[in-house]
Amino acid sequence: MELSYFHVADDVPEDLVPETAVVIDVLRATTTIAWALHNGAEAVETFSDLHELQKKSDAWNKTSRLLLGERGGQRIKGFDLGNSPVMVQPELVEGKRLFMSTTNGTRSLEAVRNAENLYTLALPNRKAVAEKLLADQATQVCIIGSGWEGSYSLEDSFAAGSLAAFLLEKSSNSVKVFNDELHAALALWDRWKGDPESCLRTASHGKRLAALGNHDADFNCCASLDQLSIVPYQSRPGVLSAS
Ligand code: 3SL
Repeated sequence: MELSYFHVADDVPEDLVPETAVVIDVLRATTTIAWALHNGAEAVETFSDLHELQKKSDAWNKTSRLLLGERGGQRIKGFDLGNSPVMVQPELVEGKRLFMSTTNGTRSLEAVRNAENLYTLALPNRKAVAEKLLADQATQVCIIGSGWEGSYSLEDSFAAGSLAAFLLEKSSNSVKVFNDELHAALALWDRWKGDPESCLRTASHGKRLAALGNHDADFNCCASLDQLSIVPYQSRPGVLSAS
């Protein structure tokens, strides 16, 4: 398995259509997606464009849909939920299609929509995704961060390192670290693996969230490693389902 890491989707070479793409947005989109599916959401349909989201969600049965999203970390006006993994509780999301748009995470998902296999990763489902890649016998895996408006993010790189470290530990003979970005991500994992939350709080987006108000529950949830067995996968373009 050849593993590469790209800080943001724009860094993926244009002529590369990944066999397997793993999209990360630790704070907080892919953590919210993992928890929503774990808590029984029917699926999460993601959009970078709000008009497109509105059009698609209007055509969906009102009683079985929820609109979820943020801009600048704050819930979008008129939406049912903000982008928080602790808000997607079973009593709210069970059986519902979540129409989701976030500042960065849903953009990266859209950028690699053409990948043959597309999964999302957060720290709570790191082990589950790693085991899925091993079971799939994936040969070429592109891990893609979401960053912040096109720039690097510490927490996504840390999570990319956590995935690579797990895969190397399980299967060091067959797993190859293919680019420098992933070597650097592994070094971040080594630096903070004993205290993931401190990595998240050190990151500029962590500081941005903390400045918006008390997000302790979100930090705690987003930093919890290997809690979930859910592997969100793209079942149709833009639609993430549970496996
Ligand atoms: O940028 C994103 O996609 C979000 O996850 C950002 S936030 O954590 O909801 O502010």
